[in-house]
Amino acid sequence: MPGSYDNSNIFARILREEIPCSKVYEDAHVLAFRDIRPLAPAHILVIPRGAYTDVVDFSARASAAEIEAFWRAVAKVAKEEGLSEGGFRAIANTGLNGGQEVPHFHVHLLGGRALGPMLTRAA
Ligand code: DGP
Repeated sequence: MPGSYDNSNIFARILREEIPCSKVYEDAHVLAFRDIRPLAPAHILVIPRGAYTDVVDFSARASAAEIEAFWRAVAKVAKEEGLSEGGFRAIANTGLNGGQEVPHFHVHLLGGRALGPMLTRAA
């Protein structure tokens, strides 16, 4: 996936404001918005504005300023959404086995209830 960024993916379109989102946070490098199919009382997606397909691509090609801004935003949003105190989950689905649907790097922030085990014990 790295190196083959698809400019027509849904998050690229949200960044270009071609389709709306429920915005939670934004700065020069980062946008955070509510997931359209929430799996928990709080379900927020944090994305870089830059064109990176996944966490591997982001870590390889993003500038130090983008990487710093991204992870600071993850923590800021978690805190401001009231997730830090009770705990939450940050997930970056990556590639086929990771079940990544949208090929623009994103971290899911999930919280607002006890989330249970990370995975069920499937084969
Ligand atoms: P992933 O499987 O990690 O690629 O998750 C993609 C998430 O993106 C999924 O939880 C649903 C969410 N999503 C897909 N389309 C839209 C959209 O148009 N708007 C918003 N806010 N979220 C979307």
